[in-house]
Amino acid sequence: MTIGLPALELVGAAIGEGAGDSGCKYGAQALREFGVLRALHDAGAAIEDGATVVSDPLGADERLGVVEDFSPRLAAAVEGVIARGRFPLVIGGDHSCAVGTWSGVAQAIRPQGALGLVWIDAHLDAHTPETSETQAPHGMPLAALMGHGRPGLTDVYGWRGKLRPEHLVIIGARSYEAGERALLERLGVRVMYMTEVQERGFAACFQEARARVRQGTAGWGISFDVDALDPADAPGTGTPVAAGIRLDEALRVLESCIADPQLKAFELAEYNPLRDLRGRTARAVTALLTSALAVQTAMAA
Ligand SMILES: [Mn+2]
Repeated sequence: MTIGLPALELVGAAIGEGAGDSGCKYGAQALREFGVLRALHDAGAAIEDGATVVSDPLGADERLGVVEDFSPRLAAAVEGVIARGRFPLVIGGDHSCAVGTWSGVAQAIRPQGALGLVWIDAHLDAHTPETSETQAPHGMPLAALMGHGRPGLTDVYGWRGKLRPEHLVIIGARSYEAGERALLERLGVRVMYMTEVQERGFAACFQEARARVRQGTAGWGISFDVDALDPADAPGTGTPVAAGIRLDEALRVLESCIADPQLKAFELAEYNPLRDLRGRTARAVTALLTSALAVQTAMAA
């Protein structure tokens, strides 16, 4: 292990009911079986396997209710990892898991200050039940984290506004609906659409995003939706969208993020093993996590 870096703890977020295709529910387990823990360990990270929080489809009569039941349980697991002095690596799961993940992180760092978040995604995930045509909860987590939507999602731990609009940057969006874009514009959220990423490069965008979310916050996190990547590199996701961020660029840009002590958690969502092609996406995701969360020094070699 590399001295001075936090010990990682993997938290599985086994939920798929938030998406149209529920295969993401098996994402964390599939990546464990693929060997993500071993890969991180071999790259120099101190990592232990932790809890898996499982959604209960029988616990509610509709999908939002499933997420409302799941979110506080995942939040408690994530908060517990931080309370033990460790760094949560949350692996979903459809992206509705973000409500639990970032509610837990926000609660844990609340005595120190606010949460910053870089959200890397092909979509905006900022619907409320009023604007969503599909009512799919994985299209709603950002709105909920900023205090908009059903109280069961916005009010985890009994308070709302886990994330302030000025502390969020979205990168890579290229498929969205007018209602969610309007909410983000009204709130003043900085969105780097894929056209901007193509013009400036992912590196420049990510550096600007990181600087913004570190400003005036006690800590920041990364939520990485597999569908942000180009489907040529990562086909195994529920809602692939063409012309995304290329894997080799993402590996370079996210390299050694963990070396920033202000980084408090990392979330990977929307890996769908049932849609993977011969393990291509599992390999891509494992490489991404290894790049971001291990620091390969000359001494470690
Ligand atoms: Mn997403």
